[in-house]
Amino acid sequence: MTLLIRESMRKYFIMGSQNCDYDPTDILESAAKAGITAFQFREKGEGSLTGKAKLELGGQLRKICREYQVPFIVNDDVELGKSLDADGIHVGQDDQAVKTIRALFPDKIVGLSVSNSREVADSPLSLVDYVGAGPVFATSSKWDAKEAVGVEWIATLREQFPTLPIVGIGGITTQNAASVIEAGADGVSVISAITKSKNINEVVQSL
Ligand code: TZP
Ligand code: MG
Repeated sequence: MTLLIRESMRKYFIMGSQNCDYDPTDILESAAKAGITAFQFREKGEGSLTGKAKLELGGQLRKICREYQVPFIVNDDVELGKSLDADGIHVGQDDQAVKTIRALFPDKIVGLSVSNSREVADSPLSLVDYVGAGPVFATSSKWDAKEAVGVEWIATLREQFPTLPIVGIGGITTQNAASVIEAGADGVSVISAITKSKNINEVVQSL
């Protein structure tokens, strides 16, 4: 299981309609075709959809992930995760407790965001399948992002947890992705590197 998870963290695309300048289904389809290894539906923040519209878009994105056999993970919404039969749920430090999520989804992928050593120490890591660590670099995709941790912190985490699936997040581009992986991450998760790209295929290939 751990090995498979580590592989699916390699090119982890995160997106909600608020990140998109054109049809999110077209963006996800291009990214899936190009070889992303996981997808997270993160419909959150200014301009994001709610209720029925969120569910409808989620259903369309879920379908694309099924077609391309890309794991479909829902951010911080247990009900939506259930309705869409998601492969996993990702939560942040201020979202529902990992213990609760794990109890609800014993067999699904559970991911947790960690932004510093204190959060790591306070987190039930034995209950999660992977951690999203960052922001590694400065990001403008999350208004309340914590302080950038740099690739050094990824290296520290890897040293501390040799087999924990770790995916870097925050400000990752085709230019700096390799440094995140060299530091010990299993992969990179990106929003804007893909959603703002004019050549999604090329970006996914070179991540
Ligand atoms: N969590 C920490 S940084 C971030 C999230 C969701 C945003 C990452 O977006 P980008 O555009 O890849 O920097
Ligand atoms: Mg949160």
